[in-house]
Amino acid sequence: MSDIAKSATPSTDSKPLVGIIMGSSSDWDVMRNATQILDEFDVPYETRVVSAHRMPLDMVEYGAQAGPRGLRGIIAGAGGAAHLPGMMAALTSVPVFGVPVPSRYLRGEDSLLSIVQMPKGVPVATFAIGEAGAANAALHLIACMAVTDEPLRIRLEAFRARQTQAARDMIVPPPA
Ligand code: RP5
Repeated sequence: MSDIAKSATPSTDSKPLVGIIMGSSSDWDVMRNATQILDEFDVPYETRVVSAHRMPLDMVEYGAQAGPRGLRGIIAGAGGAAHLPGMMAALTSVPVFGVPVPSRYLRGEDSLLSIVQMPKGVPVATFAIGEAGAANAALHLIACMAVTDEPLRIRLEAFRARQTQAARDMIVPPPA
C-alpha cells in the first residue's frame, strides 16, 4: 500500500470503493454529508485531505493510485479556486464527482464555477454548493454503481420510496 493510501481513513475494514477527498479539514462539515449517505448504503469509503496547492505531489500520487487500488469513484470537495476535482480527473480515469464548498467571501460561487467549467475532454460531474451537493454526489455515485449491482439498486429504490413518503406526509404549516 502506498503512503497516500495509508494516510487515508477507511470507513470499515472492507476495501474502500470510494475516495472522499477534500482540500482542507475545514471542508469536513460539508463533505461529511457524503459519508453519511455512503454509511447508510454500506458502501465502504476512505476520507483524506488532499490539497491541490499545499500538497500537489500527494495529489498526483492519490490520482495515480486510485484506479490500481480499486476505487470506483472519487468525491472531491474544495473551496475557492477549487482545482482539486479537475486535477484529480486529469490524473485518473476513475470518475470524479465534484463538490463546491462554500467559500468565505464569494459564498462558494467561485468554487462552483472553478469545478463546473472543465474544458472539453476531462469531465468532472459537478454538484450543488454545500451540503446538498455532497449528499447528492454520493447518491449519484451509488446510482452509477447500482446499474451493475442489483442489491444496491434495490436499496436505492427503497431510499427514494421513503423520501417520497416523507414528502407526502408533510403538512403545512409544520407542527411547532
Ligand atoms: C481550499 O481552500 C479548501 O478546499 C478549502 O475550502 C479552502 C480553505 O482552506 P483552509 O484555509 O480553511 O485550510 O483548498
